[in-house]
Amino acid sequence: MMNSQPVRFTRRTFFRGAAVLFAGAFLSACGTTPRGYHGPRRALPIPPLADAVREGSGVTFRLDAGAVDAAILPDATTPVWGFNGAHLGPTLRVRRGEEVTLQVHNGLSEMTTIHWHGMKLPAEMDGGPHQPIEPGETWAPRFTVDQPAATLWYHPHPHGLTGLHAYRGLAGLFYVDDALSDGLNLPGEYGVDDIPVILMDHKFHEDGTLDDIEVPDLGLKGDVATVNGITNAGFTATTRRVRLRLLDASTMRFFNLRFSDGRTFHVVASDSGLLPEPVPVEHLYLSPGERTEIVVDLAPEEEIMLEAAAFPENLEVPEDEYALDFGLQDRFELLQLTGPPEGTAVPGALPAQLAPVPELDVTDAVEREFRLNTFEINGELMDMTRVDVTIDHDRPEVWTVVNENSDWIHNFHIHNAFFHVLSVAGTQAPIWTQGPKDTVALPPGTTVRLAVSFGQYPDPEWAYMYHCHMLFHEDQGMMGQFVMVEPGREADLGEVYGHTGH
Ligand SMILES: [Cu+2]
Repeated sequence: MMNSQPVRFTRRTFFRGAAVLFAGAFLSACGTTPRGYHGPRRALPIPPLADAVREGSGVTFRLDAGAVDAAILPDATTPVWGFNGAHLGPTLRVRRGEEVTLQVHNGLSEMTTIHWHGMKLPAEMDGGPHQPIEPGETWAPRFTVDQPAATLWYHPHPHGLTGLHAYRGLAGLFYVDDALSDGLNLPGEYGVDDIPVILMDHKFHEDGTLDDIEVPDLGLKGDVATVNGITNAGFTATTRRVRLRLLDASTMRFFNLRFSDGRTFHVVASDSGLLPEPVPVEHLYLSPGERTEIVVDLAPEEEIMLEAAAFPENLEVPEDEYALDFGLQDRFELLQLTGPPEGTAVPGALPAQLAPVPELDVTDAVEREFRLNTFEINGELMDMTRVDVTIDHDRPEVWTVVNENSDWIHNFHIHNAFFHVLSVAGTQAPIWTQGPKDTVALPPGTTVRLAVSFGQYPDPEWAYMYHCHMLFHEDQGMMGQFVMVEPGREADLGEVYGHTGH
């Protein structure tokens, strides 16, 4: 993205972010109330665990997408979308080896799709742009879970509309458990000491309705942050140690997460599963689509704030009058944590070892390059009829992804895969690269080399996606398609494309 391109809404607003953190001082000075941060703190909503019907090794869930009213703000009702009568979706929880059936009913008035982000599965079941669910229809994908324990999620993926549909609230968590994760001494009681934390941002009209007008180049980047669908959330712990499963479900926003007292916490898992060992950090960057599991210890009755801080060096995005405001200087109070009562048992040491690193042999691996530039990948916009990459073998590949823009951030997500970040060049920013991942952040000028392991479900007729997970970028065309085939076969989307009507 060069500065000669027309960009609007570029002026960075110091007061907006600062007002959140220093509300008292700025409210009188500015006369503006940061929306949703006044009034009493509300208890963090915990998404319900989805009802599961289990029979043998099979498990079935039902998701009903529909329009609902939500109390995102303390003083208004916001019409949004969600599942099973609630804003956002229930948490799906499955075990490795289970045969999952999802009955996804579209009770909305328009077509959407639901994608299982991070799951290795046949492309036909992936819920990408090629699996539309028309209003009134039910789509029932089936697949067997064959990957390690991880915090995955689900969200819409209709081509050109993903940002809008996700923004309206069609998103939920999708946990995978396995024998190894069962046996680890980590907090693991859902909603008690193992807490889902879905981070989003929104824009509101004065009456509390969502502002869903996409702004040039920034889409639906919001100015109000929410956790599990509300502003100003608090969680009172009953234990001294809590595990937070953090998901950046925003359409465009990067978060620099830290605690208000700068304390050290431990990262125990990345997008696609557990780390080899807990990693102590004092802050953590998340970009849209990324997940991280962290463990934090609380003193009795103390109060600390999980907050989004400004990015040092603006994440290497220039801060001049031409630059887009990606919100990298915004600050938000996200989630207040209150320690348990005095006398609550002190937790022991964290496990020294978590999960072994999956070995990926990339000797003589096929190498591919993906150059991200504005809304294009390798000079092209997404075309649902075009196969960009055909993979005709069952080995890992090395993908090099380059952010060619000097003043735009991007990230990169690959369906049906996990990857190890082999190297990072072109940035000093401490983007999170450890552990198995499916989405990686790319500050301006950054090059990452990824060792990518794909799920093995060769099928010439159905495509998987790779894309920037900043959803406005994706919706503008920053996406490509890959097809996995048996050796010697060729991809052939033709008929499928006709069948779907898209
Ligand atoms: Cu992008």
